[in-house]
Amino acid sequence: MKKPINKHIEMPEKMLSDQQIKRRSFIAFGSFIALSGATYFGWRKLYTSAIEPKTITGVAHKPLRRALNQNELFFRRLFSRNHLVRTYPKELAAKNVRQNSDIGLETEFDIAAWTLQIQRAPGDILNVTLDELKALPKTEIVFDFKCVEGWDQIQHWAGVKFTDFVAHYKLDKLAQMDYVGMATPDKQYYVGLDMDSAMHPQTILAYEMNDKPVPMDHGAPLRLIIPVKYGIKNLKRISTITFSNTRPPDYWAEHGYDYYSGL
Ligand SMILES: Nc1nc2c(c(=O)[nH]1)N[C@H]1C(S)=C(S)[C@@H](COP(=O)(O)O)O[C@H]1N2
Ligand SMILES: [Mo]
Repeated sequence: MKKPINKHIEMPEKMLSDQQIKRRSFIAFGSFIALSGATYFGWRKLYTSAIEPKTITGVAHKPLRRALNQNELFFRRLFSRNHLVRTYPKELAAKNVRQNSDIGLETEFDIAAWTLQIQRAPGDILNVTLDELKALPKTEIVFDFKCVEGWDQIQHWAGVKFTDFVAHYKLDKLAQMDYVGMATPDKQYYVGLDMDSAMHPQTILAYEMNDKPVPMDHGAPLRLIIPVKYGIKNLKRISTITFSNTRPPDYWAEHGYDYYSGL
C-alpha cells in the first residue's frame, strides 16, 4: 500500500483578541516598570551605602570593596606563575612612549646618589647600586602596557627579572612571604604586590626603555615593569622594597581602586 502523500497543511494564523493584546502590553509595561524600579533602588542602595573606613584600602563603597576582594580571591586562585603575558616583536614597540602621571617624581632627586634599598629585617637595609643591577642577567620584554584609564601601548623594557634579583641577593626566605611593597624616594607613590605577581617570570626591575636608560619622567633610574598588572602597579622610580605577610600600603587602593589590579 502506498503511503498517503503528506499535503502541505496551512496552519490558521493565531489571532490575538483585544483582551490578550491588552494583557500582554500590561505584562510588558509592568516588567519594564519593575526592572526600572529595581535598577533605581539597587543603584540608590549602593550609592547611599557606607564608605569603607580608610585602612590599606579606602574610599570605595563597602559593597563594591567586598566585590573587589571576592574578585581578587577568585583570580588569585586561577593565577599561575607559568602563564605568560603575550609578547610582541621589538619592531612593534612604540617609539613615542606614553607618559602618564608623575606622583613621587616631582620632588628634587639626585640620581647619582640613588641606591635601591631592600629591607631584609627591621634595621637591616641592603643597598644595591644601578651598576650592580646591570651586572645581573638582563631580561627584555615587549608587551602591551595597559592603563586603567583606558589606553594601552606596546612597549619595550629591559632590566633584571625580579626572581633573578631575589635569587642573587639571597632573598628567597623573604620571597616566601605574601607581599612586596615598593615606594618612590619621597614616599609619595607606593604599591603593594601579591608575591605570585611579583615572582612572575615577566616581572622586571627595569633600567632601560627602548634600549636606552629609563628617562626621568618614566621613572629613572629604575622602575617596576609588571605585565600581569595594570599600569598603576608599575611603580616609577623605585627606592625601597619591603616584604611582608600583610598588604603593604598602596596609593591607588587608598583612593578607591582595586588593591589587586590584575589583568
Ligand atoms: N612614581 C609613580 N609611578 C607610577 C605612576 C605615578 O604617578 N608615579 N603612575 C602609574 C600609572 S597610573 C601608569 S599608567 C604608569 C605610567 O607609566 P609611564 O608614565 O611610563 O607611561 O606608571 C605608573 N607608575
Ligand atoms: Mo595608569
